[in-house]
Amino acid sequence: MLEQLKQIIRAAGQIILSAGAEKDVTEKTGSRDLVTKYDKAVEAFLRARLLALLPEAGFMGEESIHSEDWTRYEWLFIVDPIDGTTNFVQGYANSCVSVGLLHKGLVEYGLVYNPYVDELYWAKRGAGAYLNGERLSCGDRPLERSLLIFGSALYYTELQARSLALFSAAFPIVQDVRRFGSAALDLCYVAAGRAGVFFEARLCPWDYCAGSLIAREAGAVVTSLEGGPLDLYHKCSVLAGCPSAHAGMLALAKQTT
Ligand code: 2AM
Ligand code: CA
Repeated sequence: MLEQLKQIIRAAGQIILSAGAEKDVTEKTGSRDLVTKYDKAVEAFLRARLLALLPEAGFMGEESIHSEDWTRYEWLFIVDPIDGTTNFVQGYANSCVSVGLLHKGLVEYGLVYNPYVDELYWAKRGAGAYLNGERLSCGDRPLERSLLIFGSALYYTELQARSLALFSAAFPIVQDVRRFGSAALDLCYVAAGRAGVFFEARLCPWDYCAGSLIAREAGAVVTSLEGGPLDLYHKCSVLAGCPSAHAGMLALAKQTT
């Protein structure tokens, strides 16, 4: 299963790399919420290939999302064909394909592929997290020695004050801040120890399903901003970090609510 999933996600990444200048961009809810013909093409490719592999599974994909009782599936693919669509549209080469596979409500497999640098992050529950062939460990360090990756969640105007309050509280403490635009890759950067902590005030399950397993299997703590478990079926806030940095941010999150 794992080898086939890796092969499929790598092939999906090639579709992203094949993109020409004409991406056929349309606005979903506004200028901050975009979709291109490549998002749709990658999702169609993944749907066909993944369901051929596991026909009984459900398929929750960003570009074909509809309301359904997703909890009824024993196996469920949760897929973002292009995470970092705004980056993709702007030619800012930091996007990925994200594939998570749930079994009875738990993430069993998580794969995130950045085709621009040929980095495939993957994890199987209980078996560790890897970047290509190398085992990942997020390590541990306090906020003072951590890069903070900030996810701005700017699609939700009602959350802007909340995001900025937490950002402002952390800003004088952390080593520095980064904003990359792909939550799935942000979680993988925490897994790889490139950043100590990441938060975003609201994301969709396809943004964090695969990355949350990869981060956890690398030793990171992954919760909502309230410190509870992530909701894999609905939108949720995400706080992921090496243990000390996660604890530090969680304390700041409590102080700033
Ligand atoms: P996307 O590129 O697949 O849309 C950046 O802040 C992160 O937020 C990206 O992972 C981006 O995923 C995600 N994102 C974009 N629009 C969103 C929305 N309406 N709701 C939740 N997350 C969103
Ligand atoms: Ca997307």
